[in-house]
Amino acid sequence: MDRSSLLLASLVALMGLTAPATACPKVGGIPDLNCDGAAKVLILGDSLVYGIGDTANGNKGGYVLRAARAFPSATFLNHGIGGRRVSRTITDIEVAFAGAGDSNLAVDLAEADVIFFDFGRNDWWERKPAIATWRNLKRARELIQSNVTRITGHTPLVVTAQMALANRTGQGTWVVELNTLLAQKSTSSAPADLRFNALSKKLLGDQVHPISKGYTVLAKIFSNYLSSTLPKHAAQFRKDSDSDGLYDEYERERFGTDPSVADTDGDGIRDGE
Ligand SMILES: [Ca+2]
Ligand SMILES: [Ca+2]
Ligand SMILES: [Ca+2]
Repeated sequence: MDRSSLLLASLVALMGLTAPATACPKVGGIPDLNCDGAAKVLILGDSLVYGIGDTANGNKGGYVLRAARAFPSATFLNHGIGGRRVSRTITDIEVAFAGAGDSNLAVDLAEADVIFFDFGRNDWWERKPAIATWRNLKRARELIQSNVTRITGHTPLVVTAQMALANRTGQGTWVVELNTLLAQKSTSSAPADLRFNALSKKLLGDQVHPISKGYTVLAKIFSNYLSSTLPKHAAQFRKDSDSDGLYDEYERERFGTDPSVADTDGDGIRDGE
């Protein structure tokens, strides 16, 4: 077996093994969209995801670390890399799912209930219009969703953030342009309504990176999104037609229950319990 098939086989085994015979909604306040009894949130991004400028934590951690503290039962997977651009990330994703490159990235993407994108601002250096980056963000999302669906049989929800504003001439207006496109094209199946651009520029320590207090503000925005907005998108993304606590697409296949009947065996207890 080559490395690629080995990686895929281990992923499939892992998804099967970690599936408990319990209901799938929230774990520690976060929707368990892949119904494996764990809540995993993956953040793919650049130096703001990594946490550069977060001097209170040694320039590492940022809003992801703070959100992880706010949701202790969930796992937060920080895939922030300084300078990350979208075009390059498309290649990274392709290589990872082919079983080469960063294998942690493929495994983490396959296990995540929800994946956040917080990058694109470094594409400004490529001097292309904002719409080119918007298209690449869409391509990256579709690439992740098709690969994870192929491996696990289930499509992960991908949320794209409207980015914190930049204080650098040229990049500042370009980021606003990209944020506007994201907002205009946001849908419930491909949301781009996480508003990190609500951060005041006064909380930037240099031209792009927040100071520690700025990361605390971003964490608040992120935590509110996770507890208030995400569950609404999740309910649209994974239907639970009979409101028994089990998503339709898992009922027959994983639990052998009926997605249109809340108490399939008629024992007076809802299928989810
Ligand atoms: Ca899960
Ligand atoms: Ca159900
Ligand atoms: Ca049912």
